[in-house]
Amino acid sequence: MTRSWRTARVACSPRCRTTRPRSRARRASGPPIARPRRPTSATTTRAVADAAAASYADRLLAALVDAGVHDVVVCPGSRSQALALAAARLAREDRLALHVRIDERSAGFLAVGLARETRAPVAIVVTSGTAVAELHPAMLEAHHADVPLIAITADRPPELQGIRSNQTTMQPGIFAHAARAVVVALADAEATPEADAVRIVTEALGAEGAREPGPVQLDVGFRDPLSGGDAHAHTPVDRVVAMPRETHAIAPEPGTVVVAGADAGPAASALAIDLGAPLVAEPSSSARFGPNLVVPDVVASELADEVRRVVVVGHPTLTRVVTRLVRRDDVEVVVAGRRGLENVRGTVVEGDLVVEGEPGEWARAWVGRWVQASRRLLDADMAPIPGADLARDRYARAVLEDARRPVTRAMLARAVWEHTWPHDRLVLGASRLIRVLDRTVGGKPITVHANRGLAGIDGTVSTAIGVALAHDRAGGRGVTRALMGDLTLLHDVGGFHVPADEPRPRLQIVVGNDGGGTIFDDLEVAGTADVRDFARVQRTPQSVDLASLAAAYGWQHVLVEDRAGLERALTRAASCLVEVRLAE
Ligand SMILES: Cc1ncc(C[n+]2csc(CCOP(=O)(O)OP(=O)(O)O)c2C)c(N)n1
Repeated sequence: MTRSWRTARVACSPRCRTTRPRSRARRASGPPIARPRRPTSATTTRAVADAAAASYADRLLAALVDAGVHDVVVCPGSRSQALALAAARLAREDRLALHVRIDERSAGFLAVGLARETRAPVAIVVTSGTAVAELHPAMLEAHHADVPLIAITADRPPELQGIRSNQTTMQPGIFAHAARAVVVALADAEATPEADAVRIVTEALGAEGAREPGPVQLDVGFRDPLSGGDAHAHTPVDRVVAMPRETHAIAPEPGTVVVAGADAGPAASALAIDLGAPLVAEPSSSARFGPNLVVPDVVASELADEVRRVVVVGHPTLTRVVTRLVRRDDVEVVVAGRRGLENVRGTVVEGDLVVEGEPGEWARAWVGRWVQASRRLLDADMAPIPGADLARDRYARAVLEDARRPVTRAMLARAVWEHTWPHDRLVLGASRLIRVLDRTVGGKPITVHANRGLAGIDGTVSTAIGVALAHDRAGGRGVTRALMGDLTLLHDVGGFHVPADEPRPRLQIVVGNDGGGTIFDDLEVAGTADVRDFARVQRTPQSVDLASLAAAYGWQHVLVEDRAGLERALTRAASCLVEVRLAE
């Protein structure tokens, strides 16, 4: 790959597999992004060269703030020191919120959480080498879930490339098709950091051409001295605003079902009403409420035979019955999505759907049958009220016994959902619990975050901390709760590390501890593989002492072994790790 070391923009379509830095001649035909005028300077050429790294970093960070970035996550490193110090200075001046993390993988997911909750682009500063690669999981998740992340990767200058310099690799384009754009810059006297800032924020927000937001990379080569000197003034730039999404008309039709997957947003509930359609809304859709809501298992009933059209909003990932419905040849599928959406069957409309026309008489009966079937399924699933058939003297004992019952997965999922309200936030890990929750809870207008872009079990603690920090800062009265299994928690143990001088968010991390990954018990392989082999390589048992782990990171640990303990734990206000020992 040839590299052009003036700021060269690589525009990547979401499907693009390789990144191609454009030559200067080709750059001229790129999209017209206003370049601010360079500030005039009275310093000598030599002085400019000496301060080039610090100057670029100071001006870049200040321009990013102007353009709309508030949260900056910094990981330590030498090559990136000018960027880190510039961020620290702006944080001292209260111009941005600085989050310092040691592990870049956790830092990336912290940024995902912050960006999800604030809906603003979040920058992450890392040094060269493997530090850059550690961001890959978060960048992939951000690509598939349309989250605006800005990875600023410090690099060696061109003369130190290709000669086996320490900590040097091919960084531009390292995120392949996951980066919506790659901007390559060199921090020298010719650099244009303000223009680079505007460009990457524009790309991250998809502000040009009204695309969806997504992750971008700014790779900056720094020469010695890597920092030093007074703060450098920047030329102010305008805030970059995302373009409104396009809208497309859709008419009500008999036999329609609305499927709201992850990040569909609350509007999907109204869409179902306006279309006269039942609503199958995953918990991670934030649309699981309203009169048309049904549990996903209804899709497995004979009612599904009457479905003629499925309107998909967001990214459905949780139930096979829904996937099967969307794949049926005799069903028309309309997907409200974005350009370059991968793995989709059906007609993709780029933007939001707006209903034109009124549903006919048929709608009432159609939705009614689905809602009744859903109620029957939920009722059948509910545990009977303890002691309801007993005389009063034995009733109290029955209730007490019930309180001492061990906690099941369904009980835990229901309890977390019941204790969470619209002013709270819920973060769901990719454990079995999110699927159990999908099958067992009713409707509630709750804002839910889940990394369902790629449904990884990585980065969940960090994502939850990012969501909670942003929610607290916005004056949210509630608490953020994160629900996950034990392996998901252990995957991101490093995420528990919050520096002592940074705020600890109001966050309850609720872990359903069943000693391994039992999600695989539901798969065919559980019935076909050797029992011991299955346990060893699929379930991967663990017996980590979570109380000691929490203590090591300075988190309170609350152990829950029965139903009453669960109720008590979920009403605590303090940040803590709630370990729920699961009975099944
Ligand atoms: C990064 C990543 N690695 C592996 C997987 C595959 N995977 C999906 S769920 C799971 C186990 C989850 O275990 P746990 O969080 O304890 O939840 P449980 O299944 O016990 O409910 C694994 C390994 C994944 N989704 N993401």
